[in-house]
Amino acid sequence: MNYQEVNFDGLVGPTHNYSGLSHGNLASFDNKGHVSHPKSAVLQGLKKMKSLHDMGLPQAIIAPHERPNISLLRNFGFSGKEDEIIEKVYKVDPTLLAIATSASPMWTANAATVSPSPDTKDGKVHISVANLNSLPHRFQESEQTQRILKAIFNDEKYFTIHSAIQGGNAFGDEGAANHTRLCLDYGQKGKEVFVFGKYALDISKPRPRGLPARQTFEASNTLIRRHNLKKDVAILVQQSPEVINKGVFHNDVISVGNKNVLLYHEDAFIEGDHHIENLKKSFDEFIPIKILNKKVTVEDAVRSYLFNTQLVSLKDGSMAIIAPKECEENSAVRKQITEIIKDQSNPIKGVHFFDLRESMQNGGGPACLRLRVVLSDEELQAINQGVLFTDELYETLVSWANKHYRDKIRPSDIKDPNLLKECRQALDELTKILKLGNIYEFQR
Ligand code: SUG
Repeated sequence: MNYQEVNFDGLVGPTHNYSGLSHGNLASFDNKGHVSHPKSAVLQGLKKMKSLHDMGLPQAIIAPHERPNISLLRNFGFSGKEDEIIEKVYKVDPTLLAIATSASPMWTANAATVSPSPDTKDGKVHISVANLNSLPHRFQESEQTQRILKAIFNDEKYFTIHSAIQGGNAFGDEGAANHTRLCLDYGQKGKEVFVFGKYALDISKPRPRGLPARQTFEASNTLIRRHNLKKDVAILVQQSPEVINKGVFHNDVISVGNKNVLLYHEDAFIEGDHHIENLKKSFDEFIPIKILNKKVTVEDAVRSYLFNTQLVSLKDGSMAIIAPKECEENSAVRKQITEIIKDQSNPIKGVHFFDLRESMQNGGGPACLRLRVVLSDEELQAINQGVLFTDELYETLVSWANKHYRDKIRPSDIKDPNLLKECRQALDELTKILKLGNIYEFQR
């Protein structure tokens, strides 16, 4: 049976803005209060999808969420008509409104963790919605994400969707950003590497003392249990606390894997060499590419997002790096990418740079913007076909974005009640374009 990796990219929502909400994410912090450009942001993302589609890669779309999230604001104790709530909350504390207005669901690498059917005992695709417990603007995502994923993977014969893990911060789960699947071919049993930032319940173990570790050992272990993985599929690896303290808030900021290749920084993991040796022993064809500090520092990796690139397999069997422009602009990183491409001992043969500046300024690179789902032809047929990328859908979405999105959002614009109306109009039309049904609260 033929299996492929499908990239489900998050469509940037109409309220994309820079509110500096993510402690530990240096780009979000540095760009707090800047003017955002939602229309450019969504078009930048669509352009990346179109280019990957043109390269012959299967591409799909995950819809944005309704913002501002009025139910959340009601839960925060604000009452009255929607317009009044928005006005009141902004007066009381603009950060609360910023939380409810965040377009963070665009980073679908944090939507869920996916174990494809060749790895699971029951032969189903297991999808666990991430709880995103660590930050309030992200925590609100899981309910809506589950509704969207159910509308896409809507056949229980093939897909099991697990709700977000309970248990509060000790079970903080940030989805596929901390999960890498290695394999020889997508359809063969793989090695799923679950990377966590700290043991939450055992405080004697190493953990970062400065910036927060978002993914816990307890959450990663829960994912392994509920996904019912075959013997020897799962591997647990701890991220180094030092790199978290330098701004590596997710593992996909310091390593990226595809098929039998793992590109990673030498400082990424605790006992990294030991884990790599074990992977080599159990998997002959494994090709680790270790990037040394003396070539690219962790600081440069975080600034350029070298490891938040996508590694994709092309039809001719080679791989390509999908990188943000920031990698091209950093001389050490550009040099490193050229060396990787020249090196005949790995299958990476090319690089494509993309302008994803609007997302990057919030700490979201190419890899953050996509959720990878390995599917057989039969499973691909079983998903909601409306979300599959085509040239025609691209044209439709470009016109849709041009019609509904603002050119700019200044920090104080979030108090404009029209944003909610514009967002709902855009999403209402989008659900029809993507044939998702009534997935939003305002449609019920
Ligand atoms: O959770 N930024 C996101 C970026 C997520 C990146 N995802 C991956 N690495 N997979 C975050 O920190 C910024 C929002 C703000 O500050 O307004 C934000 O949420």
